[in-house]
Amino acid sequence: MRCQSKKNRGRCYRIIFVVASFLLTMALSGCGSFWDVAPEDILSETEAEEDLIVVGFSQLGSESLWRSANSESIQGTLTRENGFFLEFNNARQKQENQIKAIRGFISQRVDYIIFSPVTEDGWETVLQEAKDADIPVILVDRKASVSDDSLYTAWVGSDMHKEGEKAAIWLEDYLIETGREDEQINIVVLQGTVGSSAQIERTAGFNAIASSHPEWHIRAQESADFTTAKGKEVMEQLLAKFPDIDVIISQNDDMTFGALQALEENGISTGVNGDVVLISFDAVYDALELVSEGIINVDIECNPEQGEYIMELIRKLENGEAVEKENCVEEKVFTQENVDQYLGMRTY
Ligand code: GYE
Repeated sequence: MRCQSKKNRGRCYRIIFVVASFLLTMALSGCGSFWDVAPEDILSETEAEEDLIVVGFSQLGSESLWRSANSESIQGTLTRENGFFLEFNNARQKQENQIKAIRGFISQRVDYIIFSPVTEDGWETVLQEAKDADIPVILVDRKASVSDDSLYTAWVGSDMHKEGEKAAIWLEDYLIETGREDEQINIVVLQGTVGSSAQIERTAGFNAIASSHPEWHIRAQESADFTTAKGKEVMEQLLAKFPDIDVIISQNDDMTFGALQALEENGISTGVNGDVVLISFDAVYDALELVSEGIINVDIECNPEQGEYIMELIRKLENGEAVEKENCVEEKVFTQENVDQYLGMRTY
């Protein structure tokens, strides 16, 4: 193997790393002398390591149950047994941490970089650096807005615009079914992290349909950053400002949990028999239980189990096959009518 070539350089570094770690471990361990180890044992360990596909994964944070499930899906799929060596980095919601992690992966010459961009803007420079180093980048979950889409190889995630539309279509049907289609409807929206794909697309999808309903009034769209704590805080502020809310749209379940605490403290009920219609996104187990109990009217699923899709993509790329640029995962809509048949299968 020629270590000068770009492709092999990473592997050479890894062999050196593995042999060095092995020698160090042997030197430090009290369980036998280094000289007892046959050279072929070192070699076979090295060979095993060399066959692994090295992937650097910059996860944006751990703000929600959805995010934890997404990390687990990827960590549970890109395993040694499946032929991968995964380096996981949690950016704790900061773009600068993601850029730092990606630069680290580039200097280690990993085989692939996957990352979920916290917000859409600001990635051109670091993606160009990855491209210059010949490292394919796969975006996962959220998108990066770049003028040249050759800066990344593929994206795997949810059609979040469609998720927003599904929420609006459900609301249209619900208002017709309950004979309220001519009523003036006051809507407030708890938005996710401003500038993230989930916030941009869910908002745009919902608004595209809402704009054909002059009787729907979106009174406020406030960010609560996808967290339960902020969901509660922002909901309290909205309740103080708007006494006549008909519909609450919460762009993820964690904010919904926070909003529910604020609503309960103010004596306001939600859901099938409640004062206010509650629409949520993600569909994690704890939220689906609330759908089953009739406290959340509808939960628009966002599927975090993206590990398998990513593994398939990487395997295709390894075989030199062409891959789709955009890869959407499958998603459902849950209401009290259908949720019970899915609850038992929910693992997150
Ligand atoms: O809905 C939310 C999370 O980007 C789809 O991010 C994701 C969103 C998800 O933290 O819970």
